[in-house]
Amino acid sequence: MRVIGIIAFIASWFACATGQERSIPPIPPLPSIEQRAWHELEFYLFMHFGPNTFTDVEWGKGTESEKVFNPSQLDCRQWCRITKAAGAKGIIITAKHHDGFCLWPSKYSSHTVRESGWKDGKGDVLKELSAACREYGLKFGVYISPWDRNHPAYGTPEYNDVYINTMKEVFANYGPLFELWWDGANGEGPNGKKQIYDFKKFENVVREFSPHTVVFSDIGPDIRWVGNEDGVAGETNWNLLDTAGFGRGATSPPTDTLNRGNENGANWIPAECDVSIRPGWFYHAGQDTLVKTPEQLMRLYLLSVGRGSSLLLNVPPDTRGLIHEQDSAALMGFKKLRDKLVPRNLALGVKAVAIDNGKEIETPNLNDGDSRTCWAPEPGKNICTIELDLGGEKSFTTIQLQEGIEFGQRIKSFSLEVEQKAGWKRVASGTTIGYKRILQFPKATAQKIRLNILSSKATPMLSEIAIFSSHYYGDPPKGHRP
Ligand code: FUL
Repeated sequence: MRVIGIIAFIASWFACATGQERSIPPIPPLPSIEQRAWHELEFYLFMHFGPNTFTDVEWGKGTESEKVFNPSQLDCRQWCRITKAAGAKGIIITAKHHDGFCLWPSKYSSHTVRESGWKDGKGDVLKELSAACREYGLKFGVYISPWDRNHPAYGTPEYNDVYINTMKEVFANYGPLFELWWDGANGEGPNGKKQIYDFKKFENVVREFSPHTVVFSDIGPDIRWVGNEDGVAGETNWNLLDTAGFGRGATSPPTDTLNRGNENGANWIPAECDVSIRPGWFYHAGQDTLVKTPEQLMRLYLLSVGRGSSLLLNVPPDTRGLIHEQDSAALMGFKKLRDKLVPRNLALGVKAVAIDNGKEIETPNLNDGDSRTCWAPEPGKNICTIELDLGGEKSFTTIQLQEGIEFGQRIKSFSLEVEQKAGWKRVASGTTIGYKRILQFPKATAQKIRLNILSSKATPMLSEIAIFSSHYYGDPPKGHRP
């Protein structure tokens, strides 16, 4: 964990704790400041764009003529306008995909926008997009594929320096970057050789030249792959991961480990759910009718953000260099459904108490609508029951829970009960919570509800309980397919 992370958790410990929680020490590993800020983004867009957009393939060979890259109406402000309206917090673009083509005129490649016919070789997608993101208040991130099927140095030690220079160039000219994406794919290069990457050196360069950037790869160091490209986090999802002995690509941990994390993992490396709004990552006109519907996107949201992860939704610009009408319509529909999912919070400000041996104990901060403040039972109590009186009979389908992750991820299982004439009835149960857990169940009606924390690694530290009367999207699927 970075030193800065230690300072962050001490600072946030005091920000979050207002009472007895001060006497409850955090249990490492803990998120760094950058990771904490990343958790709060929840939903941002991925954009795959490059020669593949024009050649209608997913993996270019790196031998394509640069001239194929020629968007007729490229407009990064249109991308940002739509991103903003969709409620997404940022954009990560494929600055360089596996074909090696650079969307900026890199000094370290001869396979770039400069060699293309677009804007007479004077165009720069990263320049336009980073400026548009700034204008629209969006975060900007880049995917720079380590695998490069074009670069002549690929497969030799020299390529590691090329990759480092490429990163430095992007940091210096287009930063700040909120996230850097290292893809795990690693094939042979133009010279038939495979690269031995110096990832440790790459990491040090990021820390030195772009210290606030979180780095994604199969195993982090900051954000991990979720183990599938369907956008689905594990129902049990620990933000912790053991990386010792593992690498990226073929040597990464098993996909179900990446999906669930390690309960007692040594590092805070939360999962990010990457998935495309279309079957492919790049735009293909033949897939215009296969764009996911707002309902499908909503289910994905529940399976990613609703399971304590983040949703990186790929929306690939088309050959015009615009987000296609089908995709923007789906995004707007998705936004509407999200706005309806969390309407009035029935738990906000209602009477909430912990029940301890028949005694009622106040639970300040728990349902104040502020996820930066926490409540914990007395130190040493790892289970607890919290009762909320909704002030009258109400119907609801959804509970949203948040842990004070500055204290470490603790809760292992919980259940929700509602009071009926015949007594308390369990309507839902779950395992981990983490930054956010959204759990749906068939409509229940009651005045009083109970949240039971059934097991926890240490005294549970909850930052928020919210209850919503939203549409019920049905039982989640068993496997990864939403
Ligand atoms: C994969 C890549 O090989 C795909 O082309 C795509 O970029 C996806 C997000 O990651 O590993």
